[in-house]
Amino acid sequence: MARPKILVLNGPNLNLLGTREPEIYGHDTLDDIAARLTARGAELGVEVESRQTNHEGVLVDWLHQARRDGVHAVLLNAGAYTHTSIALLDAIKATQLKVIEVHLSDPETREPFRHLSYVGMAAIDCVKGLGAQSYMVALERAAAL
Ligand code: CA2
Repeated sequence: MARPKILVLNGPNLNLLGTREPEIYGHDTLDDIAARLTARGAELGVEVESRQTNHEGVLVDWLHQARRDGVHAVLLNAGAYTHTSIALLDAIKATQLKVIEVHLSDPETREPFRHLSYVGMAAIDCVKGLGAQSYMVALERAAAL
């Protein structure tokens, strides 16, 4: 039988991870994190697929497709769209996917404009402030759902 699938969606600028602002976001690249998630997923008995886009509508399309594909859960680091995107909020609500919000940093300890999370209004959980480890903790929680 196919293993439950966990989709990891990353938003704008996260392709730059590991190359700039390591004091905020750490030294790991997104490929490093994706490899670790895939390996841990195999141990947990889930399939993990990681993607990144700089485009809001692509994230919306991927959520719609995830619903059609019967994805078990989604880890979503929507980057700055976290704080601006009613479209993502609507997509999470409309698809009724189990979405766990993920952040490398803790947006609530940063600039006030990062304190509002539209993603958080529909996500079932949030893991933040642990650097790359935020994704690993979120994966454990998603696999246990
Ligand atoms: O802490 C997080 O994971 C964030 O989602 C990262 C977003 C930020 O807008 C959110 O408030 C919190 C920014 C991602 C930008 O990624 C970069 C990576 C390396 C260098 C520069 C930006």
